[in-house]
Amino acid sequence: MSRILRIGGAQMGPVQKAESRQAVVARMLDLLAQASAQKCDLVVYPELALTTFFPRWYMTEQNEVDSWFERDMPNAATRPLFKAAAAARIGLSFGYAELTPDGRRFNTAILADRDARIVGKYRKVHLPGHAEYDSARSFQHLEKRYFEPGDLGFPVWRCFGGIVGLCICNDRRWPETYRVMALQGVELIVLGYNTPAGNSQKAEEGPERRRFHNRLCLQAGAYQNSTWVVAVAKGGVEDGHAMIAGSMTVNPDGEIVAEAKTEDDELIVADCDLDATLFGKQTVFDFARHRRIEHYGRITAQTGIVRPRE
Ligand code: ING
Repeated sequence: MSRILRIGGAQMGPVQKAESRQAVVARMLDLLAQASAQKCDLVVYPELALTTFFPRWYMTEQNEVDSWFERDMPNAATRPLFKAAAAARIGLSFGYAELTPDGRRFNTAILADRDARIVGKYRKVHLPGHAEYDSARSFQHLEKRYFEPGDLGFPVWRCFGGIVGLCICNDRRWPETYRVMALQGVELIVLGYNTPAGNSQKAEEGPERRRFHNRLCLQAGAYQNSTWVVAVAKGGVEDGHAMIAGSMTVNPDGEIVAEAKTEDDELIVADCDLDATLFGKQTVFDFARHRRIEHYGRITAQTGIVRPRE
């Protein structure tokens, strides 16, 4: 029986600071309706899909910070989305800022099945940026201020007839992210991202270079781990801050099979045959046959660089 999943990448355009959760969910519902009309099995939304990318703002009042977080999921604002997804028999994945009952804060993503039951949760491990205001930067990127590093590792789940994993944004730049999931047999990785169109520390690095790095990371991660990767942007200009779009689906051979054309709400659709991951896993990336873990110790023994003595 073929294991083809039709996956909708629900790219979202900018979410302005002033935009309500309800207005954003209405946009998400419209994308879900498009996905249903195209008979998608799963719809993937961006990182922090419900709000603007608030880590760009330096905040000192905790209640202002916490206004960007969700205490429950689903909740009043998102329940219509879960309800519509269950009615359409479509799985969901989206990112949001999670405030736990015991007061911990994570950059989180969930995976829900066709009954809109949450079957997977991931908390972003690789938090980019900084924790204090940095006047040397042309803009702030304060994820280390507002979130804790994820404490769930890189889990995968058996669902939709395959093995599915999650990651979030900056995680896609780190090969460890893909490899830890691939060592669990992952066949499909879905993720969202909010990527500033420029580098706050390197003025000459503009959107084209950022889009190049985005493609490079996703194509390499997919190929080197023989997995599908669906990466979905929140793009466009949020309160004057530009973010790249470029949502895409990459096949286990590292080829881009679907890519967004706009910087707005846009659904990209691709049929992802999970069996297409098997050839790579059984040949060039047959981990059991080819990996030599006796030489990989530094990867978990060291955090930073240890250079040879002068
Ligand atoms: N955004 C960016 C990302 O990893 C970044 C931050 C951009 C880090 C470019 C390094 C280089 O796409 C988030 N939200 O992680």
